Amino acid sequence: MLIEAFQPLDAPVPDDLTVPQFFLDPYDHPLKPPRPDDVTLFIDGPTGQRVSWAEARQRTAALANGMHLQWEIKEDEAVCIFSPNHIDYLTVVWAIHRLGGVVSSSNPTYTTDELVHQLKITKVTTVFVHPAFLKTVRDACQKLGIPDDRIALISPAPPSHSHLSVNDLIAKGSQQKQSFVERRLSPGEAKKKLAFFVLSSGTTGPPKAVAIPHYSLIVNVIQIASHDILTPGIPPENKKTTPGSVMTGVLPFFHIYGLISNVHSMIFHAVPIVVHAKFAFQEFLDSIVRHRITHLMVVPPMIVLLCKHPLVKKYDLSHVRFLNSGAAPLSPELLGPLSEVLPNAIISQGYGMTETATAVTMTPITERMCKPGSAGHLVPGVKMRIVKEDGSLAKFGERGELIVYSPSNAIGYYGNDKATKETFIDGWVRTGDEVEYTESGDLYIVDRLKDLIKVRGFQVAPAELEGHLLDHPAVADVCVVPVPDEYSGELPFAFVVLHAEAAKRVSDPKEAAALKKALEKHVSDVKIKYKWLSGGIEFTDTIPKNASGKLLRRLLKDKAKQLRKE
Ligand code: 4UW
Repeated sequence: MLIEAFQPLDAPVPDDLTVPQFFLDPYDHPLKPPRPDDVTLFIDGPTGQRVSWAEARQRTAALANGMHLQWEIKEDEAVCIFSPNHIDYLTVVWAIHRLGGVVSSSNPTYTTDELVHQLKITKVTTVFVHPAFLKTVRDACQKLGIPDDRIALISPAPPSHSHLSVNDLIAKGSQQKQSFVERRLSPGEAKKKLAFFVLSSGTTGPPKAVAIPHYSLIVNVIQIASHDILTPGIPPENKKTTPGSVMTGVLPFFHIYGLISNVHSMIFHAVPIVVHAKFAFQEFLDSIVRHRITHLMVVPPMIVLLCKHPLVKKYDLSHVRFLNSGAAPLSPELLGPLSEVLPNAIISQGYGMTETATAVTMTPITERMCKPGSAGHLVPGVKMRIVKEDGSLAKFGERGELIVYSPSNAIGYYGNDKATKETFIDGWVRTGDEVEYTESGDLYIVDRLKDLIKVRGFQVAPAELEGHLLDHPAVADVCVVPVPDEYSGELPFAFVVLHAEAAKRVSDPKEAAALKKALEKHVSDVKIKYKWLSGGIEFTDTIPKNASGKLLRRLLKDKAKQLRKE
């Protein structure tokens, strides 16, 4: 099947603006509502502190100036943000962009080794960190020779602290006149000029840095806006956002879903975002009520809690008008209970990838509830091919791998031509997702063909865990696969072949249990929590491989599922 754009993208898309020039500077766009300067952009969930449009613009300009005075950030220099969500997160992002730099956004609970990998592959020179995660950053920077004075804090620190904070840099920048000239891009340049590095393992191998230009984010926000507005017959009361809408901001801003669909898309519609550093269920429910949040962007585990947690009965969530789920499959059984918890909400699903930066499909806004299992329709401007195992194109209702062309597609994996060539082919992206497409225009994500595990929507690359497990002296061979889990969606499960001596020892159940513990610790010592082997470990004699030596993961995936049931 070859679909040449389900809907064309008719709205204008500037290709000579950076992200802050498009979102912060005066720029008229037919899909953008008018926005007074005092309109609120961010609300800090716990304290209620507000940041207006005008303040965000002013803080961004002062921070960029302070950063330039302090460090002289150069064109295309990469700056890492190692922080949970924060009301100044976007101030830092946009200041880096004003200086021509690239944002390398990172999960702040990464371990030192994981951060070292990210800083190295994205060639970071400077890091903004939340004080709670300073130790990891200092250790990683020390390993890489990044000087201590290139570390700044995203939130204010006690006066005795040796690192500058965003507030210090803003104070410095606002005391002096602008020390740098913000570059204007030439027509078409926004398609090449890098804005973000976001990590993804793609279809195989360890995490790589997806190179996302400014245009990708801007065009995807316009695609999402067009999708909602272009949907035929949309009644005004069903418009996704209206004045008075308030959006939750619990999805991590360092992940592509949080960064584009949750944050920038809502900023485009002038919808305030209630920022929470982390997802804690009761705080989330309190926040929805306290801030009269009307719009929720979530991942499936949050929906499991909304449907099953006893606390929910104590809350009136009838003012919620919209919920979108993405980043992992949403179980159809949850739709009924969810519509009881949120009786007045449109329930929508979106599908996307870091490499497509980001949304590829979304539920049409006219549907009050997404069709069970359907990730929705292609957003305007997206073309797709569905390719069957034998290389031929699938027909309606037939399964195959989804290959996507979106104007938002990223450029490739930074500094990794080999991996880029395998996934980015003439502007098309191989998704590694198995899908079915119906005549009504619905895309169903039916399975994952690629070597990727998704734990609570976060990526876990089997190759990364396999490489690390092979470093353990008892391990001769290994294969890591996903096993289903009701809350997390999937968990990593390892099949391990032991060296002869260790294999002899594990015939004793006590020894076997001790070695499993040791392997779990081997992973948990250096990997972030969602990568831990929480699905289980099974000792086995061989890892099944085909004639050319390729791991037969499908076989082991089924076996792991069976073992977990027993
Ligand atoms: N159903 C089944 C889904 C789904 C899914 C993603 O970490 P990444 O690279 O990226 C994401 C992005 C999610 C996203 C982006 C934009 C958007 O609007 C939205 O919903 C509104 C969600 O997760 O992982 C990409 C991989 O995650 C799986 C799929 O395997 C994909 O290749 N995935 N969304 N709705 N699976």
